[in-house]
Amino acid sequence: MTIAAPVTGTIDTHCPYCALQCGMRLTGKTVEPREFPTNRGGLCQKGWTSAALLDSPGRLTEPLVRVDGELRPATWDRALDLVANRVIEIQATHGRDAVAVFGGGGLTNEKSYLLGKFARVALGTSRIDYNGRFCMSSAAAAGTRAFGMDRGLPFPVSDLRGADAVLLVGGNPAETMPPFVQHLRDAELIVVDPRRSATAELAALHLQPAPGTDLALALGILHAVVADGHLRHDYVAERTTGFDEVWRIAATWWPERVERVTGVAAADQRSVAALLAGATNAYVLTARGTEQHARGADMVGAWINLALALGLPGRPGSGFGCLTGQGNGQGGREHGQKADQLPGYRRLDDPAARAHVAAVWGVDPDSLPRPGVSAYELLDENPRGLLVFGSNIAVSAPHANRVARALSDADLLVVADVVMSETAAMADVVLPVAQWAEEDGTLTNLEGRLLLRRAAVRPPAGVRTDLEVLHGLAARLGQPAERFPVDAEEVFDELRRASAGGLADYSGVTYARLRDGEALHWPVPSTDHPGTPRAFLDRFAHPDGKARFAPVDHSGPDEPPDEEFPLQATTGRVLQHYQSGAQTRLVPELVAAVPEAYVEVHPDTAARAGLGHGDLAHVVSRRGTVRARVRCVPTIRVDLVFLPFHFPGDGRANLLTNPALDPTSRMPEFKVCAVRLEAA
Ligand SMILES: Nc1nc2c(c(=O)[nH]1)N[C@H]1C(S)=C(S)[C@@H](COP(=O)(O)OP(=O)(O)OC[C@H]3O[C@@H](n4cnc5c(=O)[nH]c(N)nc54)[C@H](O)[C@@H]3O)O[C@H]1N2
Ligand SMILES: Nc1nc2c(c(=O)[nH]1)N[C@H]1C(S)=C(S)[C@@H](COP(=O)(O)OP(=O)(O)OC[C@H]3O[C@@H](n4cnc5c(=O)[nH]c(N)nc54)[C@H](O)[C@@H]3O)O[C@H]1N2
Ligand code: SF4
Ligand SMILES: [Mo]
Repeated sequence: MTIAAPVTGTIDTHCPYCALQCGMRLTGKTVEPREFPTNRGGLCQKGWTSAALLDSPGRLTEPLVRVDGELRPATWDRALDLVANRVIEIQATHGRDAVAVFGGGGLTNEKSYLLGKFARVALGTSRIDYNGRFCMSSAAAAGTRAFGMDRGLPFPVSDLRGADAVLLVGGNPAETMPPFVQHLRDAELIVVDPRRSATAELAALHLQPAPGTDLALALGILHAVVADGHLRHDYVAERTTGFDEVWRIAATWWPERVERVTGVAAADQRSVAALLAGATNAYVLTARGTEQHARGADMVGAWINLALALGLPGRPGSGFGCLTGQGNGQGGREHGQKADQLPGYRRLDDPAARAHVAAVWGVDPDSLPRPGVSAYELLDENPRGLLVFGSNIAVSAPHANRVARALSDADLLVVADVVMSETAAMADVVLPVAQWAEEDGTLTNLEGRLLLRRAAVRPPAGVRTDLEVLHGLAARLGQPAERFPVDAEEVFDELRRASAGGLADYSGVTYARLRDGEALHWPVPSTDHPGTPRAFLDRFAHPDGKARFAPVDHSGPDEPPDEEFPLQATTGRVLQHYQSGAQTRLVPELVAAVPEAYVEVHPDTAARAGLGHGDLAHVVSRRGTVRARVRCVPTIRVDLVFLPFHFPGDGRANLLTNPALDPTSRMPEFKVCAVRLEAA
């Protein structure tokens, strides 16, 4: 094992995990929090312990190639030659699209940009998508439909401090972004969550709907807004279109009817309407709880409708936003690792966009593939070859048994990772890469603000950066070397040109401006432009400048409970673990706090299954069985169980989940499926 050696004494950087991108200071391996507007000197336990992974014994430090069924050390040349030769063979026999690429929202802007270019130009495949499909896709689809542009928070996080009321739907930031909670301290907080989460504990009002019924709840509150005389007529007339069609639907959802569907008291719906309408400054925020559904884009659309009726979006001091999750969840969804996208949030099916980007890349626009398919569909197609950068799909993709079969059926599975994730353990070739503190790169945080993370320590010998890996593979696939630069700033300068004139225009952002600490929120269309911390103040991004109400109606979960599977399961996060857990399950302090898979159950529901607190249970759905330790929680609904998705093997919550996909966003229904509970 090689210990990472410091390059400089102390460096100001940002946390490797979530989209809050808390400011921290790294001295060798010591992390300290630092004053930055999103965290104001705070860090969560994951941030405090993040440097542990720099020299963890679990770190990958040499390429591995599968020989006789076993992963064995190999030189970089051997590993990259092997990948390139197998890719060429597969594509010659089965066509270009037989090789697929799967990216991640934790990758820097430079990496996600170059990965998209690599797929379209070096592989010529349409098959590229990424884990952001499982994360922000419903929010993005709804934001684009309503506002013409998808910037998760179109305002700085610190603006929330001036709010009198905040409605937070399906988010648990007390565990998923702990330092964020301080920005909500002065507001009346209303939380919508079927569980009494740590965040719901902080709320003035907690609404606890049945999972998957948020759309009906949003319609009920909208109904109360209108019926009780709170509709902002002027705003609706001047700044929006489509209200009448929405009201035709909402008119039929009076609060008492909504109470029967959701379980939320009609009086509480009216209180929320009055609270939000009475506030001088108010925000509506959503997160994965309301978005990860087979009708997730419509669910978010329904909450946007409510915000528009109250006149919040684009009003100074008020607004609507979705909380982005991954470190570069925002930038990672803008520059082309998505199946239908080119850099700058351009559309791959737009001839002008193809021409612009092809010119930057020096290729013929007609050579660019057409749009491909979404993340789960890409896996469900059984790709012959699959290259994974920055995701642990064996644990985090829905219907895990199906995905594991696709991974083991592939002729070539290549995983570039920092650690031996469960997906890497299944691979034919594993490529060990550098991580956050070992390389330069930019990220775009949950506020659309660009950040520069600089190399603070040297990577272990034997490790390469993702940019070097793409460069090495592209050269072996016959690409000119200069088309895939290895220097992050050089890649970024190319990204700036590729994004110029697009919705997510980064052309005015430079490493020099970021090094100087300028706060640059996109769009930044020129180097003398100050950036756009607050979007939509004058107009929304549709050609007519108006926001669009979305005529959406309630339909309920794809898989309702029945006699065989009488309970509903929902899934999510716990403070100490990050995502598939590939990284945090290697940090002793975090494992000690939460060592194994568990399921939250109401004590009465547990008792009915013959289970008590601490017992091992089987949670069974149509697709699989999870083994998990029972945690009796008296505040959860009796018809619901909750499992975090951070654990491997038979503790994978995704053995249960339903891959029903949203018609627009292609988001799977992670947040509700039918299950039963049994003693293990
Ligand atoms: N500790 C930790 N922090 C993280 C991450 C992590 O893995 N661990 N991941 C990061 C990433 S990528 C993301 S996307 C964010 C996610 O951040 P959040 O969205 O805050 O996290 P989740 O736990 O997925 O879901 C939030 C809540 O949704 C509730 N919920 C379930 N079903 C429904 C429903 O039908 N309606 C409503 N209204 N709520 C429902 C759950 O009970 C849960 O409390 O967190 C980021 N931060
Ligand atoms: N049941 C259920 N499933 C879910 C969710 C849920 O709420 N419920 N949430 C979904 C959401 S919101 C998300 S975002 C996904 C996340 O799920 P995953 O995509 O699996 O996310 P991670 O566990 O962060 O995986 C990232 C992997 O990339 C590696 N890595 C880190 N940095 C780098 C890098 O710079 N380069 C490379 N090559 N690798 C790197 C890490 O070590 C890790 O193995 O899970 C989704 N799955
Ligand atoms: S809240 Fe997110 S960015 Fe901040 S320390 Fe925790 S994981 Fe890191
Ligand atoms: Mo996410």
